[in-house]
Amino acid sequence: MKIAIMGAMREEITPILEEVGSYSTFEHAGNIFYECSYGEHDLVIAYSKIGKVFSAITASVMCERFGAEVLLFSGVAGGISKELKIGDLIMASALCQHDVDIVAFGHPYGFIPEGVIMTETNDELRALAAEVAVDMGIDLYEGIIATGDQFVASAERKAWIETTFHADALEMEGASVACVCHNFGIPFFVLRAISDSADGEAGIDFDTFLQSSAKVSATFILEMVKRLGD
Ligand code: 4EH
Repeated sequence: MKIAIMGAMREEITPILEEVGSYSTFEHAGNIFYECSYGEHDLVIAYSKIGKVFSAITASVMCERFGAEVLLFSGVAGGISKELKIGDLIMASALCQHDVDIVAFGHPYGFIPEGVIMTETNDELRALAAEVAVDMGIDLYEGIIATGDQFVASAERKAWIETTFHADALEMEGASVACVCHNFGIPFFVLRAISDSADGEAGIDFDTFLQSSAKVSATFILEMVKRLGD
């Protein structure tokens, strides 16, 4: 099976590249795509750079040019739910764009005509993740992830996103990747380990925990890959 694995920042895919060991590289559309085989699967791995636009480019190329049959996103996120502490894992049930605002035309926040507010992730991939979590003895949260082109570091913005979208975590790429995969008809999954709580301390916490949380997410994603059927 051809499996795409993406992150946004280089740090989010470094633990994955370290684990797979050897790979070839292919430069295209402003990205480096790392290709290798892993067990019985063929992997294409890349980091997109930060935000919705760059992540949409990378996901589109993985679907269209690399023929990805499934796409897994691995990375870090700001926690919204009080249950989520730094280092905890959340898989997205659905993703939305918290910065979409055409409310002036009577649309709800996050809605674009002919689109949807919430894009759901693949049921089978979520079920697989739940199994992996049980076997690894890891608490895996499931919830809504809100995406926007903002590093959220304020209690007010975080509270607004929580009440408007019932979001449990936030980041800057998941919903755009979800939109791409949904439109290409590719099953996708988004996993994030918490690096900060999107509050006044977010910048400091993020710098402190980016590497360790990225590793938590990457390790889990690779365990999923090992168990994906052909
Ligand atoms: O890819 C961006 C990174 C932050 S911006 C989104 N990622 C990390 C997830 C994330 C996040 N997103 C929004 C973790 N915490 C978040 C938060 N708000 N509080 C960045 C980081 N470092 C250098 C440059 N840009």
